[in-house]
This record gives sequence, structure tokens and C-alpha cells, in this order.
Amino acid sequence: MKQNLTIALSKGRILKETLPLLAAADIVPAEDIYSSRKLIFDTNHDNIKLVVIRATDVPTYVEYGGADMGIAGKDVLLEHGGQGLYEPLDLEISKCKLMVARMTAATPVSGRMKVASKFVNVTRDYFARQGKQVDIIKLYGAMELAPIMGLADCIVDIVDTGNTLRANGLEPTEHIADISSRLVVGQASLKMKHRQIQPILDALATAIAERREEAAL
Ligand code: PRT
Ligand code: MG
Repeated sequence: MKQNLTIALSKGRILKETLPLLAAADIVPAEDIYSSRKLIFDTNHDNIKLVVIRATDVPTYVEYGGADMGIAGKDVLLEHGGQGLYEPLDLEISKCKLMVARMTAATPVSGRMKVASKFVNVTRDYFARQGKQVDIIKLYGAMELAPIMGLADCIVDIVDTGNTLRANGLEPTEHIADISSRLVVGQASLKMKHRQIQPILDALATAIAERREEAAL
């Protein structure tokens, strides 16, 4: 008998790139996710359901078994910490970089640096590895504003084209990590539902490889 399987999807920009990939692996929501107010969606498979939640909640759901697998940005996964999660697939979507940035004209900081970020754990680890003690200021949005307003000396944020930084008079100074979205599977689910999960992993891996080949043409 087939057990129920729940996949947690990050809403927002990752979702747009996730749905075509799932479709290529023959997992299609039964109704339009964007126009519905539902949180849980049936699919073309009786036993597979999708939940669409805030990206930062995806690793939490998967870690505690609220969902069997999930899709989230590596930035979110790094910040969450890896306990209880397998990360078998790089989906190669929603690519960007995690970087340190500061005002273009900034003079070097004497003493302890103030760093604003929503990625407080990543920020602490990054500077600790360099032997630097910094004061971390947790923000929930618009990190770029913090150095402009004198709240922080620099920020740790996501950069894609760099346009947002430039438009606000900032420049990237240090590269922390390359980011893309990953598939994560809960440890308990991987053991108990391995026979159902493995074909999905295989289908997604094939879809990713096909996409990579098309892009190379
Ligand atoms: O809004 P909420 O707080 O709920 O979540 P969110 O803002 O984290 O979600 P969303 O939908 O923005 O998706 C974020 C996820 O997409 C991240 O966790 C990354 O894994 C991935 N991603 C890929 C990005 C970008 N590219 C990106 N460019 N997330 C954010 N940005 C933002 C960045 O923060 C900055 O403000 O875009 C701006 C930079 O873009 P450039 O091109 O100007 O450099
Ligand atoms: Mg957002």
C-alpha cells in the first residue's frame, strides 16, 4: 500500500521555478496554486500532497516530520542548520549568492563591526571562521537600508545581479556562499517511505539533467 507523502514548497520566487520542475517529474497540483487560498493541494497522484508555506518554515516542517520532503533555498537551509535533514538534490533553480556588502565609499571600521542581516547564524559563523567578533543586528527586510541609515557597517544579504546594491550605493565585498534551491528529505521519512521517495528523486534528477543539457545548447 502507498503511504501519503507530503512535499513542502517555498512560496514566493522559488515556487515559480519549482512547479515546472515538479511537472517535468510528473507531479502536478490538482488546482491553480496561485489563485487558490488553500495551503494544502492534491496532485495528480492520490497519495502525494503539496503544502505551500513560507520558505523559512520549510526546513522546520521537514525536520519534525510535518512534511516528508521540501524545497528551499540553500540560504534558508544554512541559516536553519542541517540537523535531521538529508539534502539529496541541488535543483539548480533560484540561483544567487550570499555576500557581505557595504557602502561604496565606506572607510574601514575601527573596532567591532556592526553587521545587519536576516541570516544571523550564517553571519556569526562566517565572521567567527575568520576570527572576527562582530555585533549582529537582526533585520527582517531591506537589509540594504541599514548601512545607509548608519544602523550597521555592512550587511550579509542575497545578491543576484547586484542591481539592488548598486541602486543603493553599496558594493559586494566578500562572497560567503553560492545559493540555489535544494530538495530536502526528513530522516524518518527517508527510512519509512524510501520506496516512494526514491522514484521522485530519480524523476527530479532526470528533469534537472535535461534542463541543464537544454541550457547548454
Ligand atoms: O518574503 P519572505 O520573507 O516571506 O521570503 P523571502 O523574501 O525570503 O522569499 P522570496 O520569494 O523573495 O524568495 C527568497 C529565496 O529566493 C531566497 O531564500 C533565495 O534562495 C532565492 N533567491 C534567488 C533570492 C534572489 N535570488 C534574490 N535576488 N532571494 C532574494 N533576492 C533579493 C535580494 O534579497 C535582494 O533584495 O533580490 C535582491 C537582489 O537582487 P539583485 O538582482 O538586485 O542583486
Ligand atoms: Mg521577499
